[in-house]
Amino acid sequence: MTASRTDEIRSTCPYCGVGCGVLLRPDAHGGLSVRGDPDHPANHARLCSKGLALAETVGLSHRLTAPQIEKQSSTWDEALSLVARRFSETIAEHGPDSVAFYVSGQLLTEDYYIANKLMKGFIGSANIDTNSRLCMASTVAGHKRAFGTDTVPQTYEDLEEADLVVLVGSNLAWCHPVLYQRLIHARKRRGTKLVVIDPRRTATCDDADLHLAIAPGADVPLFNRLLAVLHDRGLADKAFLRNTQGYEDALAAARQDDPAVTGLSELQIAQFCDLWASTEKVVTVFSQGVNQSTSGADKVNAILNCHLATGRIGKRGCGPLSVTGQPNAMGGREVGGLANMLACHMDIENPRHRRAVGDFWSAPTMPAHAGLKAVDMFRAVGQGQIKALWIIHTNPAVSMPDAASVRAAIASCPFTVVSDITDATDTARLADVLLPASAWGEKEGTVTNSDRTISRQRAALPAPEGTRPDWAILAEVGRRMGWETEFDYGSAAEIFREYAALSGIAGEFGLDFDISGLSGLSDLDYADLAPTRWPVCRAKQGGRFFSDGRFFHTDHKARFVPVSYRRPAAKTGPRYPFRLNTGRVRDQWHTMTRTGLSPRLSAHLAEPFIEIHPHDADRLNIGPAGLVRVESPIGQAILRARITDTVQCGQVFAPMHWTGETAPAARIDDLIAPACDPVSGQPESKASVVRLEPFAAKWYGFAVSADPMQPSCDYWARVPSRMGFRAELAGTSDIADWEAEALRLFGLKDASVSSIIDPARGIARIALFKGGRLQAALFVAATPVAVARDYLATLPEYAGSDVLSGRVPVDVPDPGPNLCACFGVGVNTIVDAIQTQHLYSVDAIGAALLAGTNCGSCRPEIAALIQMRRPQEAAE
Ligand SMILES: Nc1nc2c(c(=O)[nH]1)N[C@H]1C(S)=C(S)[C@@H](COP(=O)(O)OP(=O)(O)OC[C@H]3O[C@@H](n4cnc5c(=O)[nH]c(N)nc54)[C@H](O)[C@@H]3O)O[C@H]1N2
Ligand SMILES: Nc1nc2c(c(=O)[nH]1)N[C@H]1C(S)=C(S)[C@@H](COP(=O)(O)OP(=O)(O)OC[C@H]3O[C@@H](n4cnc5c(=O)[nH]c(N)nc54)[C@H](O)[C@@H]3O)O[C@H]1N2
Ligand code: SF4
Ligand SMILES: [Mo]
Repeated sequence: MTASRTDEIRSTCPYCGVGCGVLLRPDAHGGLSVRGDPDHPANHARLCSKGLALAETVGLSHRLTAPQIEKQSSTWDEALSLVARRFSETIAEHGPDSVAFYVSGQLLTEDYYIANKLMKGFIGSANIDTNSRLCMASTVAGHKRAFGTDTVPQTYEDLEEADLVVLVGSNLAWCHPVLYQRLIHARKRRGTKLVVIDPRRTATCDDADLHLAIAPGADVPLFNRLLAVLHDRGLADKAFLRNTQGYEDALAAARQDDPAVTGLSELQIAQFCDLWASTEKVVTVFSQGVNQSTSGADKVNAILNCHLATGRIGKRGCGPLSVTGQPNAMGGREVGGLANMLACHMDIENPRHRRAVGDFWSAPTMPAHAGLKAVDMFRAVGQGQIKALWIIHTNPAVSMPDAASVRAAIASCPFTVVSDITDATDTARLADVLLPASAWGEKEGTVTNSDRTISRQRAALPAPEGTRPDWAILAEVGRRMGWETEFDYGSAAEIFREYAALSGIAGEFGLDFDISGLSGLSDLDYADLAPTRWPVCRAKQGGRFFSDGRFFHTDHKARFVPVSYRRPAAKTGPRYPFRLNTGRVRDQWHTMTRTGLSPRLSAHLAEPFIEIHPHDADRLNIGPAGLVRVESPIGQAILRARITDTVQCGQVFAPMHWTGETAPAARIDDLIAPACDPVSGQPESKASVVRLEPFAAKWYGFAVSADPMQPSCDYWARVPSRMGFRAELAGTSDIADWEAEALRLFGLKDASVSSIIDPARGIARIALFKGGRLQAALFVAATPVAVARDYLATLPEYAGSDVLSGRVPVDVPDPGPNLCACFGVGVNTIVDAIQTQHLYSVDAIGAALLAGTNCGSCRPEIAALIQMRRPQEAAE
């Protein structure tokens, strides 16, 4: 079955929930080469820009390789004894609910299993929650309400076999690029119709037949209208409805809703309903525009209601498909990583499930009630109820709503442990004990992707000395807390076998998640485990769920959930007139601790920004590339303006990626109030309210530097570049001596200085050298600096003082910002090819420059460049 070379190791990409297979080849210098696995069912050899750049992120310079206690290096023995002792003492004194774990959908299943077992079975509390609360909780709640379990009925192949794909709150082109490419290829083949429902016109809209720029939060009334239309056209599947309950109530609620709140025209709504009604094979894909909402679970059920009513579920090319964000978001749900789940889709509040799991684990105690969900958990930390906290593989100091309060809560917690691969994160900086984990590429385990396929992550590199896999750290703490035999694991394979055996009990209860067929894997079988879609048991192997009309409520019937429109929690008004939407950019992963190491990935969008409609920018006097002060009822940020009509008037969008390490004034979650969905507990990350004003900087700067600078000024944002780092800066204070200021900003006391300073025009250009080598250069102006940034960012260290011109020498082409991250092709190179070679199609550009021929996620941007420059007559 293998097309891999013998020196290649199969593994899985550690980023998004598509779960692409990769082939890794270690080199002689501790590095890797990476290519897509032709045999993996998720990607069939494709990789996106982030997967392709993995090799650039496995260096060791940023790694933490020894535990730290109060910022001092310690031995593992000291650190683990301290963790075990402090947790045990806290539990003895204040009870099991005084401690908590906050974990991650990026943990491997084996890590997750041990964390969950330790907290729920042995500590005896359900205070373990995960960043999946910020991500998938509404889907979990919606699935459970409708189906009785958290079951994803469809597979990726269904996307390719559908005649209509509806993407709701999903920027698939940027966030699940390989899946998007599969969809676009199928569309070329069979003419799949594509509808995108998103308040923004994203890159995903570029290939859509219909883009519905829905009002933020208004998905429920749209799908309610659809349900009514389906019924009125006689499309309710009467035979299938016998497998369901509550149709009439859901329909009655649907008829009550007014679709006018969607902000869409009657014509647009009719077009959408017509397409849906007239196409049997429809797949509805949904993601964070649905989940991250105070009506997230209701949005999910509004979508599921339409599929259930028409029986369009669990069939080839036909059904609802929630795409998961993190590589193991699904695995975490399966393993019971959420505070309101048990393990293997069993329920914490079901005494039979509880007893069965307790017996299986020989657990001394099992919690009878759900634990604290993420937002409540950090609130309880802040209020002093949680006195010992362990944060693993996530960066809540940046990614939680009201992040400033979360940081204050963590700082005030009597004992905080953080497991990470680096100490350079906002959360790690707050730890009492910091534990160095082995990273992707160095460890063994499994992950489950969006279509229930379990894949192996395998080690291709030796773990740096001093690091340990997350499961091993957790198990050792379990042993030191007194459960010697219960946490006596020697390998990930051993954990997986136990977990698979436990899932057999779930199967006996009639639940969906049963992989007991894998419980007898030998170590060798586990080492060789090929991608496998669950369930894997005597009764069923892989495939789709629900086509037989059997669901997982006790009566085997699905439930319709009557849902009605609720507007987002925060109200816009005169004080906060703008709706703030947040999300992701193509080439960065969350808080950038890994993608932020790659110059290639950082070249696409090198700064935190806010997208503002031209009319709003005009009204507020915000110019292109100006800085904007953004204020919400709970916090503020400074962001670069991107003036664009991809956002609607009155709405703005900002990415979530920037942190205290990379742009401290741009932490977007400092602005997001922690309003949560009452059913799922998921926070509303996409519908805050803000006001905007130009940020009155006295000076603006652009800098390049060999070392990672952490300047102190009102605004700075830093990314790596080929030379080292590049940064944008701005300040409000008057600077009398720019040479001294530059030495201070870069922390280079004894560098030699070369400068051009013109105080009258507010211009300063300073280059700092050490031993004749360029260490740093700073370009300052009274307005946003105009220099050849991309050229300067690639300057070699031996550049001379002529860098101060800030211009590209005449004989050197300036490629401009990277557009195609896979092949490193810049905007200027592409524009030049369009103009001089008259290349007016994306494919022609690809043939000439390779741009857009790999992951394809830059194709919409290339198309936009062509559109702008194509002569009129060639437009047809
Ligand atoms: N490049 C990249 N890819 C990633 C990640 C990353 O960090 N970077 N992270 C991964 C993770 S963990 C996740 S969860 C996924 C997220 O993947 P997506 O959910 O696709 O990404 P987001 O950008 O968070 O949000 C999707 C869209 O929802 C829209 N939206 C906002 N409000 C509404 C609304 O009320 N209704 C509707 N219909 N739409 C709305 C936004 O405008 C946005 O375009 O991406 C995964 N993939
Ligand atoms: N405003 C706003 N906020 C959001 C979102 C949004 O759309 N808008 N999206 C939300 C969503 S969907 C998500 S999923 C979250 C993501 O937010 P986070 O989970 O906080 O973000 P990451 O940067 O992925 O954090 C992962 C951490 O794990 C560390 N790490 C990497 N490898 C390992 C390892 O092997 N072991 C250990 N122990 N640590 C490791 C990394 O260095 C990093 O510090 O953000 C949420 N926050
Ligand atoms: S689509 Fe990209 S980020 Fe997602 S798993 Fe595949 S290669 Fe990794
Ligand atoms: Mo996520």
